[in-house]
Amino acid sequence: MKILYINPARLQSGLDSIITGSPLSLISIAAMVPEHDAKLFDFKVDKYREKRFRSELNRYDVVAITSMTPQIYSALEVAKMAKEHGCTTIIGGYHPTLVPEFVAKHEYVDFTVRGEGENTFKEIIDYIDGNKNDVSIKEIDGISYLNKDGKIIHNNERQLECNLDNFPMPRRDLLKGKLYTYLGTTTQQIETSRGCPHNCKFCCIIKMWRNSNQPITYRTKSISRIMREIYDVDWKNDFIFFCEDNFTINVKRTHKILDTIIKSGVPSKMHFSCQSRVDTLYRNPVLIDKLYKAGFKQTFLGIESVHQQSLDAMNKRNTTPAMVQKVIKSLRDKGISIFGGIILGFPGETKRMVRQTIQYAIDLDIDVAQFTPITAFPGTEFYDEMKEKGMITANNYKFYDLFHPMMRTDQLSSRDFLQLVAEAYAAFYLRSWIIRRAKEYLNPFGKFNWMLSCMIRLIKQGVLGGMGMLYTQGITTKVISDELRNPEELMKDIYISSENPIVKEPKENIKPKILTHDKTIELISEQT
Ligand code: B12
Ligand code: SF4
Repeated sequence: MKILYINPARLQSGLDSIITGSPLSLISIAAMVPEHDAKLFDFKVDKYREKRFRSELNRYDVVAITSMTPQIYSALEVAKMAKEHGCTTIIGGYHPTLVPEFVAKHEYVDFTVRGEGENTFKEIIDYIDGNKNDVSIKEIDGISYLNKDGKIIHNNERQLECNLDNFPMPRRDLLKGKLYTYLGTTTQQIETSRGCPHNCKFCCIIKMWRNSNQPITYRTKSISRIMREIYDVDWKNDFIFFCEDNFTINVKRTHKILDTIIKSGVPSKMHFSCQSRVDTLYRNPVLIDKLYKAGFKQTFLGIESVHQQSLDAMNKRNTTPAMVQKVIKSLRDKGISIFGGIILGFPGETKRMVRQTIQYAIDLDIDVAQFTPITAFPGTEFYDEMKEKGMITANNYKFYDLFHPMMRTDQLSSRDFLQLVAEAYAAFYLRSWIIRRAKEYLNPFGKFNWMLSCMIRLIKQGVLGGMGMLYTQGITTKVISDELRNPEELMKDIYISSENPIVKEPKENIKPKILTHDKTIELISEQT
């Protein structure tokens, strides 16, 4: 059979307008059925012309589409088109997992895949391709579909694969000729683990990777498998991005991976980046040295808020803003750039509190900041809680892009959110940011001189692309409020003093707690 794998349209807002990541989902499921012809069409990087695309669809038997929440309309549009050309359609990924009814109700979607895709996809393809194993559709776990009477059927949940090494290597050959860039650097992604034992209020990871009979579903690949994947990437790229949400969950394992990378000599030829957590790096400062030695030049950190009450309510109790300040300084001192995720307007935060977080992000002097109006993804408990309180304001999933507000709070209306997001981007990027960054990045003897080799793309995509996106959204310095223009007054209750802009510790002096599940994590990951 001929299978066309599709990553649907990119967004015009948020990260997606300046970052393009390769669809690891599609190349992972494609690896499960190597006997079938495969082609990957990525709306983010391939040129789309409807007429040509339609004639292409005529040549395929099956169309497999991935979709996050804000992409879902584009995914459905592609599925509809594919059905018009006689293809069998399969949609998987975050949105189909979180809200399967929304996808499965369309008669042009044949199979909606929930959760981990590899084994389910193989079984669907075998079923379509002559059904040699003679199974009934009811026996394929992890799918939802319409039956003959137009009723949505949800089959049993798909159990997660215990050993991720059992999955074949992702089909990187399908990415040939496609350019993926992360803030100006060419990047390929590798996943070394799945799942997360934490439970941040706003996150949907635990809904994605889970067996409902098991609370923790964190699984890892072995070090030898990770090294095979590193050698499998096209080394013409500037970076390998360890793309799971939290690369450093298990500290012992992270040390082992980093030691192996250092010994391999790879860091002299390739840079690395990852996503991590402040509390882990704070408690394990040696990891920062080792990340540096292993060639890590970028880290994504969830900074979230300067307000401990919000961090506590988000289930990030063991992180304090003072810890964030310390970790960021240590990383940047080594020349590791920081991409910070900041959440604006968690329930309980007033406009002034949000502005204090914006100013804190500016003072942290991080390289890149993504300001997200608090977002509750459908299918999460947080969404249900907000829905019950009547806080959800956007039904259209295209607004769930971490840029547009999709809810309000008791303190902030949608209009307030729009204003605060605009202010955050304007205050962060449109004042001294360019000068500060240029001074660091253009210094051939400075610690960020590794950026020089990708400077042209960085300027074109990161700076001009990013600025262009802000201007098209009407974001200029005019939107910055008087409150944010007077940082000394704004931050007087936050910092120890204006000469000493260290965040005051809360009165009860929160001590970072070792979470009970940290011990479990060490145990689970002994397999490495
Ligand atoms: C790397 C990454 C990116 C990269 C690249 C993504 C891409 N390829 O398009 C970049 C940085 C570009 C990115 C952008 C965005 N991202 Co992102 N991203 C991730 C991250 C960290 C890893 C994704 C990944 O590659 N995982 C590994 C693969 C193997 O897993 P997978 O994608 O889930 O696929 C498996 C299953 O889902 C399933 N499956 C998936 N698709 C299909 C299709 C079929 C046919 C089948 C059968 C199965 C199947 O099978 C796969 C194998 O088991 C995830 C978090 C995470 N840990 O997953 C967030 C995450 C997916 N991103 C998220 C978001 C919100 C965004 C943005 C909207 C952010 C923004 N404001 O710009 C954009 C939107 C992108 C878009 N196209 O619309 C959310 C999605 C939430 C949601 N409900 O949709 C996540 C979960 C982060 C989070 N914690 O909130 N992202
Ligand atoms: S640590 Fe990251 S992946 Fe884990 S629950 Fe929190 S936000 Fe989600």
